[in-house]
Amino acid sequence: MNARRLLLVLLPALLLGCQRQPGQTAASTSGPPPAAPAQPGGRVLRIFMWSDYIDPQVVKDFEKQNGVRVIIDTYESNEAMLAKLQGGGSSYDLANPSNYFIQAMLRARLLQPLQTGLIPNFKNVAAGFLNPGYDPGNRYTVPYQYAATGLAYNAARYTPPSQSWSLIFGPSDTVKFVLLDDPREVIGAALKYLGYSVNSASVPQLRAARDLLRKVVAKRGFLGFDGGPGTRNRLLAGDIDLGQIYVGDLLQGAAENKALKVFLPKEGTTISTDTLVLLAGAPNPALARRFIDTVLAPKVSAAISNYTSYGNPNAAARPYLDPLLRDNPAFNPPQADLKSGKVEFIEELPPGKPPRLYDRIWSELKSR
Ligand code: SPD
Repeated sequence: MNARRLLLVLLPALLLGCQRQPGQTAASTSGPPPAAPAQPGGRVLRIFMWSDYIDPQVVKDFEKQNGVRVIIDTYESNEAMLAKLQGGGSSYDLANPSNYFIQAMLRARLLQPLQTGLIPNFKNVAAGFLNPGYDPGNRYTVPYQYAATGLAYNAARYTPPSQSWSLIFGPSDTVKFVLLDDPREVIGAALKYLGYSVNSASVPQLRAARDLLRKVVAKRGFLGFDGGPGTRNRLLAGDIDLGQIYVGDLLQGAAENKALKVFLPKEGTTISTDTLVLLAGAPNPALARRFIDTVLAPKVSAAISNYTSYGNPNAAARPYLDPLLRDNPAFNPPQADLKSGKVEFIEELPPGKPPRLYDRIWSELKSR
């Protein structure tokens, strides 16, 4: 099943709400998690994760309930995550790559099988997220959270005249903006604005995206590349009018400041699923599996998404999700837009010339 079909299968249930499955245990962030068959073998769990991507209370509860310490180091891009893991010597147990990085991590021998039979709460994963194309049989991954990418603004300072990528990709140079420090997101957005697939492997289409982006980064209003939390903070501080952002990172800030707004541009946009994976050199695989099991417990899973404002692929968590989030189209893109490919999953590129062209475009943009 490819990535778009995954969410298509899931969304009707997401939109309509979902029943708890028979016999399912509802763990809580304050009560003990259901026991996993494998016993933890160590006292410290090390996790390498996207920044601002977990409820700190969930981590504290896990430490207390298991008598262990959890160390979380964070990153702002898949590329940074892969480079650090490939550099070796980091001794993490778990990492948190996006769907389109899984095969590259496997080729680099960075992953070991999860053995989902040892993770009882794996049964809670929504059917639409099982057996994904990037990891047949969920041998190496469980889905963690997902989000589309949008354009954000601070309504107290700026009113966008349209909901279009043209606000930054068009000829006008009157707004101050940042782009995500993420090659597939930036090149994907340019491709979408031009009417192409975010996964385009067509050399002429990629050259058109490159030519457009050359003009965009030459604008006076372009204030650089940034991660999601950095972009949110710059919007809050009023340093920029617009920012390309993972929707969850913006909605997380909107919970505190109602002026923060985000929309999915009318030309379409990207979406991706972030996963949890067990690293090949994990010092504590049993403890790592227990952590994944805890994260997949219904109330814990919902607590994480209610805190982070990211999409939740756990069917059993749905009754506990904040309805305000669940009903927000930026958080939960309309099914028709997923079906039509307007909101399109980023997928791994076929090997060869296209990935090299993406790399070359990105190096050129970053060196300006
Ligand atoms: N702060 C959490 C960021 C999660 C971003 N998801 C990755 C999307 C990559 N296209």
